[in-house]
Amino acid sequence: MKCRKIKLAVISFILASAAAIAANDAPAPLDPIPSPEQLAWQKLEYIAFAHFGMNTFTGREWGDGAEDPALFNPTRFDARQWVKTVKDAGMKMLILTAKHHDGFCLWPSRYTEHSVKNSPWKDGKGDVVREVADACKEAGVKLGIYCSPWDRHERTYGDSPAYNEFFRNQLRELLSNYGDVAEVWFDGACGEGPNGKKQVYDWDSYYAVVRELQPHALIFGCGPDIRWVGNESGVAREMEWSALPLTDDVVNRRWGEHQRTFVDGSGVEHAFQALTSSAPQKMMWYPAECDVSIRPGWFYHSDQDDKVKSLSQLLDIYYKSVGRNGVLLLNLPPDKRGLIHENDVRRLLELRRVLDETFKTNFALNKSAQASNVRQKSELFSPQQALDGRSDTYWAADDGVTAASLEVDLGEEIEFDRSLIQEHIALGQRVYAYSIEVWNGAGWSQVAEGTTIGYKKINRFSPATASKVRLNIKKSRGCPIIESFELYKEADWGETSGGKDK
Ligand code: FUL
Repeated sequence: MKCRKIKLAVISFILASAAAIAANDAPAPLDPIPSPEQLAWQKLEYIAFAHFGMNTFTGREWGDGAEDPALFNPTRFDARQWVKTVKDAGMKMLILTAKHHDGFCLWPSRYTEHSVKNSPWKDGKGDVVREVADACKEAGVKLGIYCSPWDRHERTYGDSPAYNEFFRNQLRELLSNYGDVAEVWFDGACGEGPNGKKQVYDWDSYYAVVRELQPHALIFGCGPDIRWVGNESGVAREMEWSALPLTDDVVNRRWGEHQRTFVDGSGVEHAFQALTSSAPQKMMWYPAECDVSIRPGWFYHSDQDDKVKSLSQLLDIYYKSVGRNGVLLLNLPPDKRGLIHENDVRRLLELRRVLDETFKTNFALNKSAQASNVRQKSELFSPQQALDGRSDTYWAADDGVTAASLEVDLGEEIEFDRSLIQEHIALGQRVYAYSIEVWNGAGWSQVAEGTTIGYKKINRFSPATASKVRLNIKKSRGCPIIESFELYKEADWGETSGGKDK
């Protein structure tokens, strides 16, 4: 008797757990998915570049490497001012040009004399990388390192094995001595050395150094973790996939060819074909970073003090980068004093204020909602989960369902002109056609439409007043998984950042 009771208890325990697991049957990830580091990087959204070095003092954009180190002499260098600016602007990482194409090193590298150690700045005892790294650490801002493989000063450049060793040694210094580095930025520019030969970069050996010394760092550009969006205007496409086919160009490190497909857009088109075809493809998670300078040049030039991008331009860039599944890398070039110029600081704070005000009140937050399909009819995947302001919950549809809609009841007539949608990308990027509709009292009218969503998609449209809003997912690679659906009204700032998406 006792034995039977125990058996029954065991069986009912097993059944109850199975039911719980079934109820909690989250959608399976759809390949490819981001690594934890790629996911964390995407959530940074908005990061800073600082182009600083010899060019700051010569007024050039590309030095030739023959510059006298004595020219490098900032009068009021203050890395804390840079990092405070970055932080106040709401940016989460600062990427420093430790060495640009002219080969001048902002740290006292033991492998070259062409560095701060031979400049009058701090009597040759200064180290810009150290001060920036320390200021970042103190403020909780992540540090990124740009180190140009193209080096127009170094004698071994062009003698491929010797220069590759030199470059790896420099990377070792940068990645061992300055604490955590979150991103390593590799530019593909390549030239001939003094021997008249073109340098052949040994990319895989560079990556090995990064992986060994900074296993959590992501490699940008000429590397496997983050791709260049394909322009230097900070603008992503309306259709921007982070899920991409693993092409031969990537496998064989033909970065020029690979990047060209993002310049002409064929890379994204190819992704679209691959993702929506039933033929098996090798895929990779390869998110886009959108770089642009706040001024016309990458380096500081005093005659550009009145050419800092306008608030309207920066807002447009923000919507076309962060709002299109990209990370925005905005360059703030420090000046000859070694400070970020007042005009740039002012503009960055204006931008921050408008963004904060615009995205302060989400009209859809915790409103009631219904959906055409709810995964297993479970509360765990109900539309409310996309309206709760959390990033660990989501509305999901049943497996096999690739079109579904979510309808929010705002409870009253509300005016809005921005929608923000997020997929739960930890489980893959899925959606490639959607629209947003408002209830006009008699029927639904469309206010916005789009293709991909990804980590974040913001649509801009003419102000609409409605009490009900519908997100229509029309096409998706798998069941849609929507982490967030939000509605906003642009803050009043004197102008308009362009009422519409285009
Ligand atoms: C380019 C470089 O040649 C520019 O000088 C700048 O550093 C930009 C971010 O990348 O390829």
